[in-house]
Amino acid sequence: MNAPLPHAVSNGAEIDHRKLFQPARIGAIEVANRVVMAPLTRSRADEAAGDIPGSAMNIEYYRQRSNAGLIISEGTQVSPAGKGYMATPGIYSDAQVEGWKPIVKAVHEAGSKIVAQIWHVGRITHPDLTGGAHPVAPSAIQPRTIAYTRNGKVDVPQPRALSVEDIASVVDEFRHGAANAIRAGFDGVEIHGANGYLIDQFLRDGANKRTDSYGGSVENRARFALEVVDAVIAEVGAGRVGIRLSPVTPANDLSDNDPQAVFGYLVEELNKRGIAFIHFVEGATGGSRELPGFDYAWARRTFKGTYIANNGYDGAMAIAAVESGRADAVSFGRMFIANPDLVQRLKRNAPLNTPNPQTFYAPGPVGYIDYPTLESVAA
Ligand code: 8OZ
Repeated sequence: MNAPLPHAVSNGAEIDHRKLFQPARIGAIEVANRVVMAPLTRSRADEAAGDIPGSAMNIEYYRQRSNAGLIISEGTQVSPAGKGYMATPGIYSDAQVEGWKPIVKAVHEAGSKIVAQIWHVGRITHPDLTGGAHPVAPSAIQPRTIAYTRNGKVDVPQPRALSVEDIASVVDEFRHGAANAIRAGFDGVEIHGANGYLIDQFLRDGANKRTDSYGGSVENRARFALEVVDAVIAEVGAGRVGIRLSPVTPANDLSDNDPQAVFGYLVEELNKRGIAFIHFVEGATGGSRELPGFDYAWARRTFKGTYIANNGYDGAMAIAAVESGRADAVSFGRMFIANPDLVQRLKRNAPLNTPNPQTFYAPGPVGYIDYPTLESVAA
């Protein structure tokens, strides 16, 4: 890649002509660059108080990473039953909305934008995490996976299949979560349709064996996802709505016989609705990018909104993907955990800190707000 090198301008700021570092519009959201911070579960909300974010260290964590053009918040459950991990923040109560406000404000003051990832885990949970609610899913099929609770590692139970009335209630929870996100000051929402959680459970036939209007055909399996999308659009406007999809990931014991068919239909329907972005996990989440089953280049051509690419990108790959037009923006997860100043490091091709998985979900500031920046090391 013969990208032009950055050069200094009179005010001392660096202009970097590579497209990854150029401003863009993502739907209605103006971003300073095309580096996106991926949603990252960090399990540091105040669980005892009601899954409330907004502690000083939560604010500092997001503020530090505001060099990203767009931050996608960690997954925020839209209801107590939608929670699948310890100390994840919610977005259904007024106290949670108040908790999010200073985080969003800090990000905005630092010149970035932030959307809330709204999330329902469906069957990937345990009553010890949901306040006793039994896990729900399209069908009563137990996934082969475990949940981490205060009582340690436990098998997730066989879920209860949602009734049609229950489905309408969950759609409404997403709507309410989106409205709350805007109330908290977020620039929009990302609907979590990926990684084997509730929306993905409806989409893929490994978890959806329904025989009513929410199961069977591609159109029926996409119905729940599109009802959520439509409810959220009605609340916040299509220009502030994105969705995360992972058509082929085996994460959380999910599979599908023909991902291209169901996700192809979904992409076309999303395109009709004019949503701001689709955020694709290309391949196996956190793993191989080489899994077959879905044509991302087709999706990129078909979808007229912003294509955000994710999964195992390094700086060179991201620069090349955006330069070539294969993606509009690229998101980074683990690299943003360990490198609060990731954009500056990518621009300079500077060495990166190594993320420590031992502290990804550990309570407290260690491994959360104490990764060094280039500036702190130079000082
Ligand atoms: C890692 C740990 C806990 C949750 C996802 C929300 O896979 C997650 C998640 C990832 O999308």
